[in-house]
Amino acid sequence: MRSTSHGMTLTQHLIEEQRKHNNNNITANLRLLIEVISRACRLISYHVSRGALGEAYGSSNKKNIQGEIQKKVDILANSILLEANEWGGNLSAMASEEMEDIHLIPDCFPKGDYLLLFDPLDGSSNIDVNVSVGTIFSVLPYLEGNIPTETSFLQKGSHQVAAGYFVYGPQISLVLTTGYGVNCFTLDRELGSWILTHRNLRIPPDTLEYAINTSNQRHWYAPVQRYIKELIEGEDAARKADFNMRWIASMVSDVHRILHRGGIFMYPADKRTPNKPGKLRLMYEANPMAFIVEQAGGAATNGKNRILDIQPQSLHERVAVFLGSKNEVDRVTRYHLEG
Ligand code: AHM
Ligand code: MG
Repeated sequence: MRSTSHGMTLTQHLIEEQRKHNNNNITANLRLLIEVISRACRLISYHVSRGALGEAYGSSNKKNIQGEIQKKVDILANSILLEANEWGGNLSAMASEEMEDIHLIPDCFPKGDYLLLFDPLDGSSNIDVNVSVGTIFSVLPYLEGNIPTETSFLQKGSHQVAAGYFVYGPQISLVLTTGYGVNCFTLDRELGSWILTHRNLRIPPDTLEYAINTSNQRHWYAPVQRYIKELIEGEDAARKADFNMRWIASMVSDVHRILHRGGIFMYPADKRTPNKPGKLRLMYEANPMAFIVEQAGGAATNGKNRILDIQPQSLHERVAVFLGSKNEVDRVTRYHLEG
């Protein structure tokens, strides 16, 4: 692959991938869609970086469909993504964590072969304290031609044609998969370009680092209690090794760490709400992250089944998540299957 003196840009990379794979999965329209998303997220990163200097700082005092108070910047990030993606002609509809219903492409614009789902600003409860947050997105195919409904979105994660996330941190990163491995691009703020900086990220199968919100420990079910107890007991007990814990409470940042140096991320279901299988949302948080993690050689389950094989029942459904280094995800999944 050739690159300019500034490095390989996102556009160059996608065109080369499109040629290399003979338009298989990566079509010109998918490439254009990813470029539009990356431009929109560059704008979101600008607003996030303004913090208390910007107009989108603080709470909106409104609740979203999840019953959570939205930050002003959640609402802004949602509208930036909707507006940027409406006119491009690549989509038939969009869905977002911040909207109860799907968003159809207005009649004045052409329609395309894809559906886009996103969490416009994941981890936004951290934003006022300047912790890294991000945007997560998932692209599904839509070849039916008629007006999509919520049911059109209810496809298994294994149907995704692309998924990615942006981290708005000290560096602005885009991590992307189109089903041919995982690459990481860094925003060159002076040039306004996304430059390929980490090619073919691989998650090591073994790890000594885990991420879970231990304040929920008393509510966990037995398999998670057993797994975490063994990690905490360290080298004097069954695991014969000391484990380290990291919890940023911003999934994009926790997953980003795991993609770079391994680890296991967990957000289990717990006894507080037996009819609610976990906190995270299947379609625009767990599925895109599971696709990325598997493409990097890791694993992702809900404790029993592969996340990408779950048939969604509704747009905003929740799911338990165990993802990251394969041998640890396999172990905690085995503990669930053993009961
Ligand atoms: P959000 O989409 O409303 O921001 O919630 C998702 C976030 C994840 O980024 C993070 O892993 C988790 O919620 C943190 O949960 P907790 O507050 O229990 O630590
Ligand atoms: Mg989220």
